[in-house]
Amino acid sequence: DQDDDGDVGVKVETRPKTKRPPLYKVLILNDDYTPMEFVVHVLERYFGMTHAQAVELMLTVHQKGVAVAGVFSHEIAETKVALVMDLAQRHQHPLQCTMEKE
Ligand code: NFA
Repeated sequence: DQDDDGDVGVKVETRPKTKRPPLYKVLILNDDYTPMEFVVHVLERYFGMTHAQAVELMLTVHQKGVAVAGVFSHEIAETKVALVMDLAQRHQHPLQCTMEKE
C-alpha cells in the first residue's frame, strides 16, 4: 500500500481466500391457466421433490405468486429453467420459470 511513509507495502492475506461461485434461485411463477398437476409434475421431474413436497410448493406459488424451487450453480439453474420452459411450451402452458442471483 502506498501511503505517506515512503515505502511501497504489499498486502498479505492472512486467511486463505476460498472464493465460492454465486448461487441462483430458480423461481416458479403463478399464472391462471397452467394446470396444478402439470406444475406438480415439473417439480417432481426437475427438482427432485416427492409428490407431497411438490404439491406443497405448487400451492405456495398458487397462493403467493412465486416460490423458490431450488438453489443451484449458474449452469445448473440455467438448465433447469430451460427444461421447465421447454416442457411448458410443448404442452402449451404459460408457466414461467426464471432464475435470480441469491
Ligand atoms: N394457478 C394455477 C391454477 O389455478 C396453478 C398454478 C400453480 C400455475 C403454480 C402455476 C404455478 N390452475
